[in-house]
Amino acid sequence: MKKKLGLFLSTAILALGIVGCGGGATPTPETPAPGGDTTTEAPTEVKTMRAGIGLNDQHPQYKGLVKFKELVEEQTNGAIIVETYHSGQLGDDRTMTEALQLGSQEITIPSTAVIANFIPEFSVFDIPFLFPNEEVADAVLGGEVGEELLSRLADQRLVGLGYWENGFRDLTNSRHPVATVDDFKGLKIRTMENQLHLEAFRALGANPTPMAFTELFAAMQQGTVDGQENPYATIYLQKFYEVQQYVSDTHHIYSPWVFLVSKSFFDGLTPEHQEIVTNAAYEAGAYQRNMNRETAAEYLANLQAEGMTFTEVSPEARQEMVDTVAPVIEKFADQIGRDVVDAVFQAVAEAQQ
Ligand code: TK8
Repeated sequence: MKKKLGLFLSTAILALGIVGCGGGATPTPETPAPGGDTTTEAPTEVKTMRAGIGLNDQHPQYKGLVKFKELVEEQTNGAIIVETYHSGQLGDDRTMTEALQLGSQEITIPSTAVIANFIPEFSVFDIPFLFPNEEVADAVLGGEVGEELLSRLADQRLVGLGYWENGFRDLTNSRHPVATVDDFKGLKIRTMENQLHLEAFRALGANPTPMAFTELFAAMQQGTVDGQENPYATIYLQKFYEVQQYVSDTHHIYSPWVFLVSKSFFDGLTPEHQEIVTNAAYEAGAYQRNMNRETAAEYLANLQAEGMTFTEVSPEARQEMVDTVAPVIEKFADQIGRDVVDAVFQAVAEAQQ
């Protein structure tokens, strides 16, 4: 626990080194013996981990995955090969998580919002306006509560190796600027497949539709939905500015991802390889989180440069949003589990002291 926490909080240390690193271009599955110690025997058995994500190869999530690949292949001297697949090539967050349960895929990094369909307690991290900033999110996700929830994944034949950062979600749409609760009225908004998100947007007056990320761009292009919500990095790198006109800094949910491994695959590894895979997931997670934070501001500027109209939400208007969704949070607290909700609220409060 202490070691993982150390790794989780090593964001600051890593920050110093990040400027020089960059992920590679679209990788193809490689066969080792990879760099590092060439004198070492080639492994007698090579295991392959198929790692799929929904975002494209320009996104910090993919750069983090490439970092994970490099660490694992290096430290296992090629005994474990990581094949990386981006842009939903292997499916969406839900179908890839199911593939891990079946053992037909080894790694994916889905949103907690989708994992909540497998373990409802994970919806606690999708409570709107829960985290006031990244630092508090780090403390809670990297703390007792965050790790305890990860341990519950075993019941679903999954292993959770830490949280990666999607980030604060902001609303975009193609109809009009959104500055207040009133502006949500009637907007057809795509949400992730999560009941709490759906009901929160319904409470704001929007007309929400749950949809897999892999279907989102086409749905916006065809006008099936008017808008969606994601962090600036995703809005820019997935080129949503081609099909969306307006962006508002609603910052309504801090969205974590979970680094998931198929339990049947993980249990089949030697303790030494389990340790290497675990440490690599936490180290690459810190690397990804830093990259996310170092580049966030740049993405909003890029969106405006691409012609999107930016609307700043005033503190009063955001408070109106908080008050509007509060009854929904109250309703879901029982579904999520009062003990979990209370523990997380307490951890959030402590992290701000
Ligand atoms: C990508 C998703 C995405 C999420 C969403 O697979 O679905 O909007 O924010 O990042 O996990």
